[in-house]
Amino acid sequence: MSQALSTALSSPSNRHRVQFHDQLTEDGGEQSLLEALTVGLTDSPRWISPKHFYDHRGSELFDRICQQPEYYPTRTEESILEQSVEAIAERVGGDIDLIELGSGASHKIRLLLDALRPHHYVGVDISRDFLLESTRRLADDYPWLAVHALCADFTAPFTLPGLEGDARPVVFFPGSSIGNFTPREAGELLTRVHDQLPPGGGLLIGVDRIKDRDRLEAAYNDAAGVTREFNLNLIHRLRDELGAGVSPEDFEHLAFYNEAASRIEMHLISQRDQSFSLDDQIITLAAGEHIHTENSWKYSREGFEKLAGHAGFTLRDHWCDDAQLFDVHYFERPA
Ligand code: AVI
Repeated sequence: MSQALSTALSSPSNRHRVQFHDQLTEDGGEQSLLEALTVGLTDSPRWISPKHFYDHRGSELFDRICQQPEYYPTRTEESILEQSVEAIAERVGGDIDLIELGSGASHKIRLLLDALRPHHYVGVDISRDFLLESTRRLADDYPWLAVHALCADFTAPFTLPGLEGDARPVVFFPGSSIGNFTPREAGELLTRVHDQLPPGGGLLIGVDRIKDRDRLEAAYNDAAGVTREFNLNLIHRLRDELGAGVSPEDFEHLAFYNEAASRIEMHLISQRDQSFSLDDQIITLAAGEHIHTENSWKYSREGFEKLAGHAGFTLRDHWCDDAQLFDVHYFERPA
């Protein structure tokens, strides 16, 4: 594995070993947070990449978002996976390794493991501690499975760990995380995944569909305020990790559907005139000024299949819920 630090980790409760591969060094991670936030906050209009939501606290908050009644994507995708698991296993076939992009709490993979019976599981996530905790739990619960944790930013090129044997790799990319990339970046990411797979390698991917504004906006404005707290986590990170003189009370959460662009937009709005320093720069925000923090693109079934087709994939199968809120597609790199 090039440049990757590979360490075997085990705990007394974890008879099975998690192979940990770090492609995001401590220094590199922190430096890039400072650089990335400085670049976005000095730009016009101001922005922060959504990948910076996911420190340990942000990952926990995201996990709680997934449990909110308004946030239909998680439970809808889970119900599709549960109901169609046998059909998925039949279509995907045996003798595989599973690689999950953005594995987070590794909940959804549990719906597939018994049916798919992969030789190896590789969880790929940017949040190191969260990744380790969830893959350790997975290794404890599935003693027959060889578990790897790859701490990497999959928005940039990364190297998959070498796995023993010659099982066919299948990438699992659930949760419509592909929607957090611009359609152009999504196409580039799909092309990178395609190019890294051998012929016959698979991609099982969950994608949120275009739907009515009310349902979409409710999902990003849950009544319990968890999405608001998740958005404000960026201000916590600015203050706690980068020493910026900011306070979460001075920002408000905004999420709305931009129908022309088929995307949910999230912003943080400055509640007063304020300035703070970051990396020797003074950032000055006027009351009412926005920081754009996330886009979540929604796709028609055909629109997404076209995007994956341009990346070189061939559609093998598709599953969705009765209300057609969410799609799970299975593509393969043609032989
Ligand atoms: C991870 N991603 C697909 C979520 C989404 O729906 O775009 C992130 C999220 N942001 C707010 N709520 C959930």
